[in-house]
Amino acid sequence: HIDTVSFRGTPCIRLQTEGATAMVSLHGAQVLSWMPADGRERLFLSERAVFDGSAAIRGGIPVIFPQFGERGAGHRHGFARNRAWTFAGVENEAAVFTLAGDGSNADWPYPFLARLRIGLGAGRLRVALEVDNTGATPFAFTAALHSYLRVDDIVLVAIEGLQGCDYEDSAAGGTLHRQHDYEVTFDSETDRIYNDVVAPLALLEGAHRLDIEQDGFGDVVVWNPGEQLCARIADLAPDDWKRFACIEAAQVLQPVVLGPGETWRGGQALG
Ligand code: TA6
Repeated sequence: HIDTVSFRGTPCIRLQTEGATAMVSLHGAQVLSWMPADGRERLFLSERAVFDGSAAIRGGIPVIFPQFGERGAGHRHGFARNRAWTFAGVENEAAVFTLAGDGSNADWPYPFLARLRIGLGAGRLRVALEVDNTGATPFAFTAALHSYLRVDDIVLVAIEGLQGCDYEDSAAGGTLHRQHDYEVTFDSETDRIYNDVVAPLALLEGAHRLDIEQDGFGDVVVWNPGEQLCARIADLAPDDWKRFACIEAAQVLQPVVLGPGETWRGGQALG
């Protein structure tokens, strides 16, 4: 079942199936809420998030495209999260949102068509990004699904599946490291880009486990601001760093180069 609702004053598409609900804002095609059939919210959305379109919405699953962070010539984390996407209907049981570019963007002047497919099951959410190069010249981009996963207390959280992976530590000047421990845990600001991730991941907290799979995306970004950085982020409350871990399906270290007429696909499945 699909309907249009207003959520904190912003127009959203609500998906409901088998007792599960997801809410997707047209602004950014951003999943703001995901409740599987057990009724427990799995995504973090800041009480201080801005919904007037003046900034990206803090929380849920922002779509980062065509550049991750400052890696590129354009806006930090790209423009896609600050654009109005179009709801294009349902295809293969997934809600499809589109964003087209005609090449007039000064920072990244390439014609493209992006599709975000959101599939919901009783206990599972799959978000997939597709990018077509609709122009006549190749272009390069980086991208991510910047998922803010809700937790009760970050100090009790562990991420499984990254052992043996190399990562760039953005919180320590971009230095390179290898993940030796079986689990990633959080004891201060954490901002890492893991590359060549092939294993499925899991977010563990007490008895709760959220499995995370990705395809197409080669990297995983793990981010938690910690107390001090959190205090400097206007659209987070002082204690919000305890309430989420971002585990992002990302393609950052090796930009995608897409020729005319080509399509790139990447997805993340949670559940
Ligand atoms: O994905 C991690 C990251 O790039 C961090 O460096 C952190 O600043 C975060 O994203 C949030 O970025 P934003 O532009 O949404 O404030």
